[in-house]
Amino acid sequence: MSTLSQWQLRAAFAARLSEMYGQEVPAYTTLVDVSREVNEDVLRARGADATRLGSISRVTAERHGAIRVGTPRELGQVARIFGALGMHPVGFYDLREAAASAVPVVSTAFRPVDGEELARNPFRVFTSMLTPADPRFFDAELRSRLEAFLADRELFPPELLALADRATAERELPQEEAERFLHLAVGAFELSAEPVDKSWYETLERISAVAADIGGVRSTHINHLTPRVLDIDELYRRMTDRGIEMIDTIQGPPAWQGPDVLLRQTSFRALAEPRAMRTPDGGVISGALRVRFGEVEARGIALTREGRARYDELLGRVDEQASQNPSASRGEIARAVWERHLPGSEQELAAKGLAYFTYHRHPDRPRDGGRPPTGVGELLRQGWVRAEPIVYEDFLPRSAAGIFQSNLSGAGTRHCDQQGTAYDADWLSGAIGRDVLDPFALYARQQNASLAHVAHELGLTGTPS
Ligand code: OOG
Ligand code: NI
Repeated sequence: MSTLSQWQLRAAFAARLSEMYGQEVPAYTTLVDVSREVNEDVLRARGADATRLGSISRVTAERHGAIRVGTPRELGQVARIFGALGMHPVGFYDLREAAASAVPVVSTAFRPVDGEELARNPFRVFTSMLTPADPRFFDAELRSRLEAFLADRELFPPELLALADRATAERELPQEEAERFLHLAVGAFELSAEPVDKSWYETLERISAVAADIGGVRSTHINHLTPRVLDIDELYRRMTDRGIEMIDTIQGPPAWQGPDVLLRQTSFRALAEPRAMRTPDGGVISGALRVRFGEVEARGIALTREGRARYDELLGRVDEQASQNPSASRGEIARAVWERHLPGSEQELAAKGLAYFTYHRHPDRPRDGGRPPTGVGELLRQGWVRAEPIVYEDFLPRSAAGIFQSNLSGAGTRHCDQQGTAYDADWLSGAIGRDVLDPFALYARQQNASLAHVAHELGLTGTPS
């Protein structure tokens, strides 16, 4: 009897989710179509160079989803479902700090972690959890109502969780169980037809639209599904030409001549969706909620801790200069800052230890008796090795906060005089019962494995650094 392995389950889940979301939010289908056109055009114009950060089949199929849950228990269940798909929690994002509007959540991303699995299907899901215990957003009374409401709902049927645990234990599922698992898993993220309690939803909405979207309803849903493009500036222009109103910026690094690093994202607000509402007198009326949006992204090279610190510092410089020159274009300012302070080539990023690469022995470099140098920079410069960029697989808290925020209608409320409740990656690991992995450690592991291999091939005694 045939079975589906974890990566096959992951690919099938991503494809079905995409199909479901396309039916729910038609603008998503437009976005996918335009992304595909852009990718084909870039490939035609730039040839092999366009696929330096991923094969065209990977990039075309690539998506990230975003979901939001209410409690550590629900997040633990999400971890079981995604664990079945070979996806692990990576990174900790505190959006309460990163956003100016009220975004009372902390987040992680579930994704495959090793190179082979990523190459098979890199599907990832940005997953946020509400923080009802944070007094900046919720007073004691609202907190207890909210916690009681969340404790009482069931997002994922027990059968789905049991199948997930089986897939994790056996690393596969037989065809029939796989079908059932996929059906239940996709169903858990569909928009529910159950009427929304109007006054409860509005109570939360006054605090934060995100809190209402999470804690105002008895189910969860996919918030957005994001395709990847090879030229996000071009995508932005084409969507705008089609009359779709995009947010006013592309978040993350600016467009510039140098290598693409990290992640650039932009989005548009989806239309209001009809939702049944229950009024205080018990009647059901048809209302509308506008919480979902369309997002698109371009991925670049993963930066090391040093590279990331440089990135954060440059963002600070851009902010400063932009506030001093309110009439200047932020994009222009950022481009100038980048050109001044960031190396303009992959080779320099590698030699300065600012970005992650895998290293490979240069096939045409004969072993001509000369002794290879021991440093990565010299090995590259003298042509002993070549460097292949490692793609950034994660997210950026500030961009994430910006995306959340630019798609909200109201800023909500926050009491800044209160001390926020502290959460971190360790807390999250404990709450969901599995390690939240450090993204830097994952990239470094991949880079180091390639360096150890190269050292062996070149007969070096130590690993180059
Ligand atoms: C998540 C927003 C963050 C991204 O791509 O940075 C995000 C959400 O809206 O739930 O998806
Ligand atoms: Ni997103």
